[in-house]
Amino acid sequence: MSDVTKKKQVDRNRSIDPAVLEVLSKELPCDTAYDRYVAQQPQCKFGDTGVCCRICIQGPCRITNKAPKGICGATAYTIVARNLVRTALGGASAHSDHSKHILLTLKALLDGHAPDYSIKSPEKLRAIAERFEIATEGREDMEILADVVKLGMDDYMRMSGDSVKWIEKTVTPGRVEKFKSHNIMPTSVFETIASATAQTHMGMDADPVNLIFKALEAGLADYTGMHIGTDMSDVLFGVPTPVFTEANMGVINPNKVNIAVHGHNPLLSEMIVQAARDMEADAKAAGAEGIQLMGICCTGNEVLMRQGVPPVTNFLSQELPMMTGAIDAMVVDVQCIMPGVQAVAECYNTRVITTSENAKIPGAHHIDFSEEKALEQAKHAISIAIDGYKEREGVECCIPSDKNKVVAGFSVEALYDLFSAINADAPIKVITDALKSGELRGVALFAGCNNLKGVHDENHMTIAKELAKNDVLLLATGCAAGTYAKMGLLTPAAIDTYAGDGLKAFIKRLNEANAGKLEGDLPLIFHLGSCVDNTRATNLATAIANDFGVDVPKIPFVASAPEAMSEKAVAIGLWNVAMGLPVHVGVVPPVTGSDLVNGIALQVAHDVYGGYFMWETDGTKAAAKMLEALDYRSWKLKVHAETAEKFSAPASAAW
Ligand code: NFS
Ligand code: SF4
Repeated sequence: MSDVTKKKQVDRNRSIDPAVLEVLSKELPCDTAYDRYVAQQPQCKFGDTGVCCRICIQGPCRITNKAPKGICGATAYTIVARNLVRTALGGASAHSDHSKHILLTLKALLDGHAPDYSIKSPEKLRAIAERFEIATEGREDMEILADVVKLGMDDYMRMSGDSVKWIEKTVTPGRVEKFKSHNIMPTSVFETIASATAQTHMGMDADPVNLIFKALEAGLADYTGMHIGTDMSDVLFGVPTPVFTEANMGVINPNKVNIAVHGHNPLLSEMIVQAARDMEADAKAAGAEGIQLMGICCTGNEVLMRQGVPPVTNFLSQELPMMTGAIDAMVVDVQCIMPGVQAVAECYNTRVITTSENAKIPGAHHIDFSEEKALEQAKHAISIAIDGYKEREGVECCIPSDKNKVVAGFSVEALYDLFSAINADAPIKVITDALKSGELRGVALFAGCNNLKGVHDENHMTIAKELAKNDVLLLATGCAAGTYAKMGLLTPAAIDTYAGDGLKAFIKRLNEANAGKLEGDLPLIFHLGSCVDNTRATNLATAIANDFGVDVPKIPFVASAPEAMSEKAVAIGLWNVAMGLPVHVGVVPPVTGSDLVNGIALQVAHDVYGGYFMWETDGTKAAAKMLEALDYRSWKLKVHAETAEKFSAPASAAW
């Protein structure tokens, strides 16, 4: 074995998922992200610390001690801050584009051009309408929908004079005031994206504070897109309720037509689920036992939450299920789809089918998805998979047997339904009472991706186990939730293994109050859905703050992206800081090239917004920092509550 091969094999062990390790342990005919990470080392330190500017084509300008300014005179703080704004805009654009597509589909539904879609949750539609004071009494669903869609579109397109309603009506009054008084409240999604892109053009804003405020505004534009995405997906496809299934590569069934859906937008993946049910007989006619659907990344989370489709893997290992030899088709829509999937597909006879006009891969099949012909196109995708299955006959598959049980499907509505069994009048008090009594030490949201700068899934697992042991109520979305699904943390059994006594008692009480209602017991970690569903976590944080009578910066609630990777994760981190939460990030982002910008992220943000970032790559240390942040807030909340009671005054709004 050559030295290079040996080195590759050692470095490939960058995962703690046994199924991933099993696939990587084999001699593989093509490379994976794990190999390409090695090939990219060492990575450029200018890019890594954010001091490379390519904003005009006189550049790239790179900041060093010898050359502390770019050709135009921009210093490190301007360059780092400008790059941060542009990264946040990438995220905001991605989420907004996703939700714009959903809004346009609803518009098509209203106009009679989306025959395969319908309003699955009129209750959610009415709840949204009421949030915005849109009349519902005596009106048809379609009339209400027209008003809600119009409002959503206004939040995308307004040019001046007002601000985003989806923010105004979903956060605390304190946050609305803060965003307005500090000039970070978006006028609309597109306005923020345009003005922030202009603000970071060559020769525009050089003030790092002004730029970072703009990055927070971009974060809030991202929040808007995400919230509209979650709300509208619930209307179109139903509000998630608890589902019971399995996860990891052991769900692949060699005797079935195996189809992975990958990407983000449920518009297509929901149709694939429906088409797969309709085409079970076609698969059998081809000699298969049926169709096995499975999900990757957030479109996988969407169909897990609403349809119980098992997640096969998460972001980093997206190429690996194909390497079992048993995946007949991978249907992808938008975002987080590594171009590398096509080369792997070609080695293993998988058909990659792209479906979005703005996310094509050379060599892949392409179906030009339109809402007008959605189900027909989904069926076409499945017939391509069935053809793949026929060709696969007789080919040996090598499938890791690892899989774990999964309980998912926890929308805020589903959680309130569970809480109502304990406190029907004020469901949120089930959490706030547990926080007051000290049974729960806080609430933590795990979000975000995987990143090979660390070991795949390791930080997600380490931090979650540590916080569970310390009685923190755990919520998860995106590929963080993907890790927990694969690794068995979305199970009742994980409670016995990992939860501290307080958390155990809390979940036990919920189980007892809801006995017989669900197919099984509740899990250790509550899966809230895809990344756009991080807004569900914010809805909970807002409800907790409102119940305590304080603003979000005072509640013991933290967020963490233990393995952040994408621009979307940066945008989400920014709006969580603006919301007033301590936000841990397990990968140091490219801001350390400016002490000033780094200092704003870590400290000044706290003084202004109450939220702040913590960079910590070590999982155990990160958990300790998150616990410290929770404890500090609990202690202060208690002091403020006691003082307020003593003087019969409202709780202080300051932090
Ligand atoms: Ni979120 Fe979901 Fe995963 Fe990261 Fe990508 S799939 S939208 S960006 S990698 S969590
Ligand atoms: Fe260099 Fe300024 Fe152009 Fe950036 S904008 S590449 S720092 S000259």
